[in-house]
Amino acid sequence: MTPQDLMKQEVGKAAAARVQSNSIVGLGTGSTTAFAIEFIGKRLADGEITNVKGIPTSFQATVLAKQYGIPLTTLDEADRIDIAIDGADEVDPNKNLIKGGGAAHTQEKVVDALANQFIVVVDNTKIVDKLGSTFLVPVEVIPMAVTPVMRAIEKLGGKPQLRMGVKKAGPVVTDQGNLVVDVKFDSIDNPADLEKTLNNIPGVLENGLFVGVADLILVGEVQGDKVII
Ligand code: ABF
Repeated sequence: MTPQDLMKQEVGKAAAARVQSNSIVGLGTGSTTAFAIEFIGKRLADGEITNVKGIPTSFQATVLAKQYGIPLTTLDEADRIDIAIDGADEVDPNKNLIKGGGAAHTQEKVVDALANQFIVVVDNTKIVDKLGSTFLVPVEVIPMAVTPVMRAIEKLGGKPQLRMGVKKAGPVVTDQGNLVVDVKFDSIDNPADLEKTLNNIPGVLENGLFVGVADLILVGEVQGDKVII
Protein backbone atom coordinates (compact mmCIF):
# COMPACT_ATOMS: atom_id res chain seq x y z
CA MET A 1 0.00 0.00 0.00
CA THR A 2 1.35 3.46 -0.87
CA PRO A 3 1.85 5.99 1.97
CA GLN A 4 -1.09 7.94 0.50
CA ASP A 5 -3.35 4.89 0.64
CA LEU A 6 -2.15 4.09 4.15
CA MET A 7 -3.08 7.61 5.18
CA LYS A 8 -6.55 7.31 3.62
CA GLN A 9 -6.96 4.02 5.46
CA GLU A 10 -6.09 5.66 8.80
CA VAL A 11 -8.52 8.54 8.20
CA GLY A 12 -11.26 6.09 7.24
CA LYS A 13 -10.52 4.06 10.34
CA ALA A 14 -10.67 7.15 12.57
CA ALA A 15 -14.09 8.01 11.18
CA ALA A 16 -15.35 4.43 11.50
CA ALA A 17 -14.25 4.44 15.17
CA ARG A 18 -16.86 7.14 15.81
CA VAL A 19 -19.77 4.92 14.80
CA GLN A 20 -21.69 3.67 17.83
CA SER A 21 -24.02 0.74 18.41
CA ASN A 22 -27.71 1.20 17.54
CA SER A 23 -27.02 3.83 14.94
CA ILE A 24 -27.94 4.60 11.37
CA VAL A 25 -24.93 5.58 9.30
CA GLY A 26 -24.76 7.47 6.02
CA LEU A 27 -22.20 5.69 3.85
CA GLY A 28 -20.37 8.06 1.50
CA THR A 29 -18.53 7.49 -1.76
CA GLY A 30 -14.88 7.58 -2.80
CA SER A 31 -11.63 5.86 -1.91
CA THR A 32 -11.22 7.33 1.59
CA THR A 33 -14.78 6.52 2.64
CA ALA A 34 -14.32 3.02 1.22
CA PHE A 35 -11.84 2.38 4.06
CA ALA A 36 -14.38 3.70 6.59
CA ILE A 37 -17.01 1.30 5.22
CA GLU A 38 -14.53 -1.57 5.45
CA PHE A 39 -13.75 -0.75 9.11
CA ILE A 40 -17.40 -0.32 10.10
CA GLY A 41 -17.94 -3.81 8.66
CA LYS A 42 -14.96 -5.12 10.58
CA ARG A 43 -16.18 -3.60 13.87
CA LEU A 44 -19.60 -5.22 13.30
CA ALA A 45 -18.02 -8.59 12.48
CA ASP A 46 -15.85 -8.38 15.63
CA GLY A 47 -18.92 -7.59 17.77
CA GLU A 48 -17.40 -4.29 18.84
CA ILE A 49 -20.58 -2.54 17.71
CA THR A 50 -24.05 -3.97 17.13
CA ASN A 51 -27.30 -2.99 15.43
CA VAL A 52 -25.78 -0.61 12.90
CA LYS A 53 -27.54 0.04 9.61
CA GLY A 54 -26.15 1.89 6.63
CA ILE A 55 -27.76 4.23 4.12
CA PRO A 56 -25.57 4.31 1.01
CA THR A 57 -25.00 7.39 -1.14
CA SER A 58 -24.18 5.55 -4.37
CA PHE A 59 -24.10 2.21 -6.13
CA GLN A 60 -20.41 2.02 -5.13
CA ALA A 61 -21.26 2.45 -1.44
CA THR A 62 -24.04 -0.14 -1.72
CA VAL A 63 -21.65 -2.70 -3.21
CA LEU A 64 -19.00 -2.04 -0.54
CA ALA A 65 -21.52 -2.17 2.32
CA LYS A 66 -22.74 -5.56 1.12
CA GLN A 67 -19.15 -6.77 0.67
CA TYR A 68 -18.26 -5.80 4.25
CA GLY A 69 -21.50 -7.08 5.80
CA ILE A 70 -23.16 -3.82 6.80
CA PRO A 71 -26.98 -4.23 6.82
CA LEU A 72 -28.65 -1.53 4.74
CA THR A 73 -31.80 0.50 5.22
CA THR A 74 -33.47 3.32 3.28
CA LEU A 75 -34.65 6.85 3.91
CA ASP A 76 -38.22 5.54 3.71
CA GLU A 77 -37.63 3.19 6.63
CA ALA A 78 -35.23 5.17 8.81
CA ASP A 79 -36.47 8.05 10.95
CA ARG A 80 -33.00 9.60 11.27
CA ILE A 81 -29.35 9.37 10.27
CA ASP A 82 -27.08 9.53 13.30
CA ILE A 83 -23.77 9.95 11.54
CA ALA A 84 -22.60 10.22 7.93
CA ILE A 85 -19.05 9.67 6.71
CA ASP A 86 -18.09 10.98 3.29
CA GLY A 87 -15.12 12.30 1.31
CA ALA A 88 -14.67 15.64 -0.45
CA ASP A 89 -12.63 17.21 -3.24
CA GLU A 90 -12.07 20.58 -1.54
CA VAL A 91 -12.63 21.89 1.99
CA ASP A 92 -12.49 25.60 2.88
CA PRO A 93 -11.80 27.18 6.31
CA ASN A 94 -15.58 27.35 7.00
CA LYS A 95 -15.98 23.60 6.42
CA ASN A 96 -17.72 24.26 3.12
CA LEU A 97 -17.01 21.64 0.48
CA ILE A 98 -16.82 20.83 -3.17
CA LYS A 99 -17.91 17.25 -3.77
CA GLY A 100 -18.95 15.25 -6.80
CA GLY A 101 -15.65 14.02 -8.22
CA GLY A 102 -17.29 10.61 -8.13
CA ALA A 103 -20.52 11.96 -9.71
CA ALA A 104 -22.44 10.92 -6.58
CA HIS A 105 -23.00 14.36 -5.01
CA THR A 106 -26.81 14.39 -5.38
CA GLN A 107 -27.41 11.36 -3.18
CA GLU A 108 -24.48 12.38 -0.98
CA LYS A 109 -26.08 15.77 -0.27
CA VAL A 110 -29.41 14.18 0.63
CA VAL A 111 -27.81 11.75 3.08
CA ASP A 112 -25.04 13.99 4.47
CA ALA A 113 -27.42 16.91 5.06
CA LEU A 114 -29.86 14.71 6.99
CA ALA A 115 -27.19 13.34 9.33
CA ASN A 116 -27.03 14.59 12.91
CA GLN A 117 -23.26 14.50 12.51
CA PHE A 118 -21.54 14.65 9.13
CA ILE A 119 -17.85 13.71 9.22
CA VAL A 120 -15.70 14.51 6.19
CA VAL A 121 -12.67 12.33 5.52
CA VAL A 122 -9.93 13.92 3.39
CA ASP A 123 -6.19 14.25 2.96
CA ASN A 124 -4.40 17.56 3.43
CA THR A 125 -4.21 18.24 -0.35
CA LYS A 126 -7.98 18.87 -0.26
CA ILE A 127 -7.69 21.83 2.12
CA VAL A 128 -7.98 25.17 0.28
CA ASP A 129 -8.37 28.83 1.27
CA LYS A 130 -11.13 29.32 -1.24
CA LEU A 131 -13.45 26.82 -2.95
CA GLY A 132 -12.84 26.40 -6.68
CA SER A 133 -9.06 26.92 -6.36
CA THR A 134 -8.17 23.47 -7.60
CA PHE A 135 -11.41 21.70 -8.44
CA LEU A 136 -14.31 22.40 -10.79
CA VAL A 137 -17.87 22.55 -9.44
CA PRO A 138 -19.80 19.43 -10.56
CA VAL A 139 -23.40 20.00 -11.61
CA GLU A 140 -25.77 17.08 -12.24
CA VAL A 141 -28.07 17.85 -15.16
CA ILE A 142 -30.92 15.93 -16.75
CA PRO A 143 -29.76 14.91 -20.26
CA MET A 144 -32.29 16.91 -22.36
CA ALA A 145 -31.32 20.15 -20.59
CA VAL A 146 -27.53 19.96 -20.95
CA THR A 147 -27.16 22.63 -23.66
CA PRO A 148 -29.42 25.30 -22.10
CA VAL A 149 -27.91 24.63 -18.66
CA MET A 150 -24.40 25.11 -20.04
CA ARG A 151 -25.50 28.40 -21.68
CA ALA A 152 -27.04 29.58 -18.41
CA ILE A 153 -23.85 28.71 -16.55
CA GLU A 154 -21.77 30.72 -19.06
CA LYS A 155 -24.03 33.71 -18.40
CA LEU A 156 -23.14 33.36 -14.71
CA GLY A 157 -19.44 33.61 -15.65
CA GLY A 158 -18.65 29.89 -15.41
CA LYS A 159 -16.84 27.75 -17.96
CA PRO A 160 -18.77 24.47 -18.21
CA GLN A 161 -17.57 21.21 -19.67
CA LEU A 162 -19.47 17.94 -20.00
CA ARG A 163 -17.74 15.22 -17.96
CA MET A 164 -16.55 12.43 -20.19
CA GLY A 165 -15.81 8.87 -19.10
CA VAL A 166 -12.68 6.80 -19.44
CA LYS A 167 -11.04 7.16 -22.89
CA LYS A 168 -13.70 9.79 -23.68
CA ALA A 169 -15.89 7.03 -25.14
CA GLY A 170 -19.02 8.73 -23.83
CA PRO A 171 -20.26 11.00 -21.06
CA VAL A 172 -20.25 9.95 -17.41
CA VAL A 173 -23.76 8.89 -16.39
CA THR A 174 -24.82 9.25 -12.76
CA ASP A 175 -26.66 6.66 -10.65
CA GLN A 176 -29.80 8.66 -11.50
CA GLY A 177 -29.16 8.38 -15.27
CA ASN A 178 -28.12 12.02 -15.63
CA LEU A 179 -25.00 13.83 -16.90
CA VAL A 180 -22.40 15.90 -15.07
CA VAL A 181 -21.22 19.34 -16.15
CA ASP A 182 -18.02 20.48 -14.41
CA VAL A 183 -17.73 24.24 -14.07
CA LYS A 184 -14.67 26.44 -13.66
CA PHE A 185 -15.42 29.69 -11.83
CA ASP A 186 -12.63 32.27 -11.65
CA SER A 187 -13.53 33.10 -8.07
CA ILE A 188 -16.21 31.70 -5.78
CA ASP A 189 -16.73 34.58 -3.36
CA ASN A 190 -20.07 33.42 -1.97
CA PRO A 191 -20.45 29.61 -2.13
CA ALA A 192 -23.88 29.71 -0.45
CA ASP A 193 -25.30 32.02 -3.14
CA LEU A 194 -23.68 30.08 -5.97
CA GLU A 195 -25.04 26.79 -4.62
CA LYS A 196 -28.59 28.19 -4.73
CA THR A 197 -28.14 29.98 -8.07
CA LEU A 198 -26.91 26.84 -9.82
CA ASN A 199 -29.75 24.74 -8.42
CA ASN A 200 -32.23 27.33 -9.68
CA ILE A 201 -31.34 26.69 -13.33
CA PRO A 202 -34.10 24.52 -14.84
CA GLY A 203 -32.71 21.08 -15.59
CA VAL A 204 -30.14 21.12 -12.78
CA LEU A 205 -30.72 18.38 -10.24
CA GLU A 206 -27.97 19.24 -7.74
CA ASN A 207 -24.50 20.76 -7.61
CA GLY A 208 -21.40 19.78 -5.65
CA LEU A 209 -21.17 22.83 -3.38
CA PHE A 210 -21.94 21.70 0.19
CA VAL A 211 -22.35 24.82 2.31
CA GLY A 212 -22.96 24.55 6.04
CA VAL A 213 -23.40 20.77 5.96
CA ALA A 214 -20.14 19.40 7.41
CA ASP A 215 -19.67 19.14 11.18
CA LEU A 216 -16.21 17.66 11.49
CA ILE A 217 -13.29 17.37 9.07
CA LEU A 218 -10.81 14.53 9.63
CA VAL A 219 -7.64 15.40 7.69
CA GLY A 220 -4.86 12.92 7.04
CA GLU A 221 -1.30 13.82 6.18
CA VAL A 222 1.75 11.76 5.31
CA GLN A 223 4.82 13.08 7.14
CA GLY A 224 7.89 11.04 6.36
CA ASP A 225 6.97 7.50 7.37
CA LYS A 226 4.18 8.65 9.67
CA VAL A 227 0.51 9.34 9.14
CA ILE A 228 -0.90 12.29 11.06
CA ILE A 229 -4.64 12.84 11.55
C1 ABF B 1 -16.89 11.40 -2.92
O1 ABF B 1 -15.69 10.88 -3.44
C2 ABF B 1 -17.05 12.65 -3.60
O2 ABF B 1 -17.98 13.58 -3.27
C3 ABF B 1 -15.67 13.17 -3.74
O3 ABF B 1 -15.72 13.72 -5.00
C4 ABF B 1 -14.82 11.95 -3.73
C5 ABF B 1 -13.66 11.91 -2.81
O4 ABF B 1 -12.99 10.72 -3.06
P1 ABF B 1 -11.60 10.30 -2.50
O5 ABF B 1 -11.77 10.05 -1.05
O6 ABF B 1 -11.29 9.08 -3.30
O7 ABF B 1 -10.65 11.43 -2.81
O8 ABF B 1 -16.82 11.51 -1.55
